Amino acid sequence: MKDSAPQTVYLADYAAPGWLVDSVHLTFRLDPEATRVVSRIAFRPNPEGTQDRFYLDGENLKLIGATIDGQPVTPEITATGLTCPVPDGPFVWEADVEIAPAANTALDGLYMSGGMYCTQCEAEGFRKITYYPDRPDVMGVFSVRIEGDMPVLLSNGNPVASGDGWAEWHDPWPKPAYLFALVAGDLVAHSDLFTTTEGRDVALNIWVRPGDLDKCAFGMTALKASMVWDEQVYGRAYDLDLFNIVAVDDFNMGAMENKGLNIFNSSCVLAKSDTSTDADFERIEAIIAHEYFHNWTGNRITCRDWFQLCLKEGLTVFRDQTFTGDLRGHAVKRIDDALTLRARQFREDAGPLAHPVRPASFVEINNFYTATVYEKGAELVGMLKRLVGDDGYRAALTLYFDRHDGQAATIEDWLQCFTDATGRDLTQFALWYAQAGTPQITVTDDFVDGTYHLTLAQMTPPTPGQPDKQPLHIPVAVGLLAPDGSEVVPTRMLELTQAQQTYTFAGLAARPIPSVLRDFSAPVILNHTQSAADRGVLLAHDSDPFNRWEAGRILARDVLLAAVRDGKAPDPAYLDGLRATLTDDQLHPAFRARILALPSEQDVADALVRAGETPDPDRIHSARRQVRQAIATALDAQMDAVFATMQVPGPYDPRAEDAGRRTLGNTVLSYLTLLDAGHRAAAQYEGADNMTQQIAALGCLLDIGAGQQELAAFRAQWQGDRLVMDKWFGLQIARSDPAETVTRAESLTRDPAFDWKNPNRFRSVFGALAGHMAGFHRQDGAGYDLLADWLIKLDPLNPQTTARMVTAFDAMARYDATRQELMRAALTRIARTPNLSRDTTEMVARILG
Ligand code: 0A1
Ligand code: ZN
Repeated sequence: MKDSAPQTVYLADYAAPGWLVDSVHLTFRLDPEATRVVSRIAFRPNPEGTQDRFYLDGENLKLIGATIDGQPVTPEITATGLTCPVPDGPFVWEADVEIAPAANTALDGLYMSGGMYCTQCEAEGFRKITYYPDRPDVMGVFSVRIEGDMPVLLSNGNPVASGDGWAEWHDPWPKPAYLFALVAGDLVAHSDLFTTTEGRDVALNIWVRPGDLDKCAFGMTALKASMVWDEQVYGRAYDLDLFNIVAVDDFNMGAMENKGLNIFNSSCVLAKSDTSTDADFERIEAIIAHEYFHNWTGNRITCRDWFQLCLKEGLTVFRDQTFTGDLRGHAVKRIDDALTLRARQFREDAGPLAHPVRPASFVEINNFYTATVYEKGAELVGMLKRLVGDDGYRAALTLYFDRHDGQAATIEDWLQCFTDATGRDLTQFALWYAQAGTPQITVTDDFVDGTYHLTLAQMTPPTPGQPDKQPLHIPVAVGLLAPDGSEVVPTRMLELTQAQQTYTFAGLAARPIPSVLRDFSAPVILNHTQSAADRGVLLAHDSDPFNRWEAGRILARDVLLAAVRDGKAPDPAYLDGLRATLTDDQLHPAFRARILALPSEQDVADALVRAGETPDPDRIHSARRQVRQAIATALDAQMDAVFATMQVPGPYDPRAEDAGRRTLGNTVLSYLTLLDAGHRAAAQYEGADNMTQQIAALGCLLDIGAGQQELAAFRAQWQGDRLVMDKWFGLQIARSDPAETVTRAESLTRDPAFDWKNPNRFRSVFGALAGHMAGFHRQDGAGYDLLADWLIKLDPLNPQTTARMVTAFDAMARYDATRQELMRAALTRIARTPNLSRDTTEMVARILG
């Protein structure tokens, strides 16, 4: 067996598969150490194929034997696959391989989690199960037989037959191998039924370990809501008689859309009021919807190759965002999505890991399941919808489903549907998929004789490998307010296509206050100098809720910047604006909570970097605390009143309205705790009958250096619950004083409950460490060293999770020379680790540049 060095794969090198698959029969004889996988695959030459050598992917497989049309063959085997001479026409390939699921700690392919067998095949895990053309443009009809000593044996599609220790499954829909799934274990189901608009009766199951059965009801409700929504909004009904979801404890990502057999990280499906927060409920609902929506956008229409990943992910995220907005309110959802985009995707775009929504090359595809592909990908769908309008979008999507159902499609196919359905030329828009970096739009204006000129100038900064950028086609939603806050020009969708454009608004009585980029109409950064007074008017009156929030956000950011730069206390006018919002009962509590929550330390650092300054994490941390203290002091009485009115009586309900009230209550609690030595928080902790209230109170106490007793009580109460214990680990790091963050994380790694091989537990500690800006960037580099030590330890077991967590170092270049040096040293130490995985090697190399 010869080893091959990691290769870069290029979009430009795409070649159609030489052979297609008609049918696949798989037999699994399950055994932890030696599972046998017997495959029988009917191949036929692809008339459009451009490969002339028969090649099957395969990794870490022990080939016991292979035949072609029944005749034994001896393939030439490498570390990544095999080749073999084949007949001219169609033929049947059979192989018998042995794999060891218990030894599979990478959680990719067939592996074991808590005694159950499960699979993860996206992106390239199927090749760790058997030899196969493991690429999404090869789609086959799968039949599966599972033999194993487990009460529940599941695979994709519909059940065919079963008996003691075996089960057979058939999936009638041709699919790529990445959607294959198998689960075997001692599981119980929470079951329900759903009848589609087409009259199909679908059995629904959420499969869990016996102790988790009381955490399934919410997920089931979310699943049914998703099924209804996709029928009503996209006209898409479910297409099998069975839909299974399985919860597993060891999973690298959130969840996976395997056809008819979705597999979920248990943290993304199990929910119950005393163990899950409002945020958990909302996230679980969205992820269940996301995976379900993939049945049409991902499974029925899949991707031609992995460069097209955003075709399914951007669209499916856009769909799940719309779903959540429909269920829970669009304004707050848009704010939350913009916050996530800025925190994760803008950060990615601004650093060494920047890449286009459709990358042009990769070494390890698992490294490209990124905020750019997912969240920016969703923004591109949103912009298309803005450009063609609601009716145009509906027509384009209908055409897309009609034209490409059953196919493996590309971004070109997708855009062509918009052009054909609406007549719009999207040639320039297509650049969004190829050009990395966050565009910046600079806004200037003038007002002469009743005519207002608004000038927008766009610029996208260079990113790795893309020094020169072209102007993009950007929808910029703009409205104009009169000085008294009334709207004089309602929202108009300006289309910015050139480097600079001026738009004219005539017949105005007075100089208007512009509200630019309403509803965050494009994923861009706005450079717009506006007076605090104008922002105050927008905060109080803008008819666009997003920009109302945004105005408050920018005022808050400027207050924080002044505190960081000059130790300045908040401007009284800002405090007045905040007070008015806090006490405005016309506004939704959730919306008020968003306005009251200050920009994060990370946001402040971003703003400093954009102003050409070097952020000092300690200084930002203490300045933000000082501003919070000043706000608490100034708004004490109003906050006290709001806190009282936001208490939600009666039994816990995760619905948005109650959750919004709790969010506002807990936001003001976090301020009030700064003044009352934790009295209210301690009382709330004591009386809490749900996790939202319990953990919010605990967080407030930890914030002021109290809460150690509650932390111990929390542990005693929840030590039997893995998901709640993840919160226990994470919270005390996230809410620690920066001087103690690293030592806290370090001591938690010595806790007997720190099961570092479980990705959720590992992330609960190290995700929290990396997310604590001032704690992680401790000046002596102890945070970097601790993380590097553990990533080096995790890499041989789980390359995917290691590579994802290395991104904690991606903002290296923005810090001072000392910190940069220390980060570089930590990364270099990781890079020099013998036998470092391909995943981590690629990420470290990209960060080091
Ligand atoms: N397609 C899934 C995400 C996913 C991707 C890769 C995985 O393993 C490497 C697992 C899940 C989704 O978008 O939900
Ligand atoms: Zn997805």
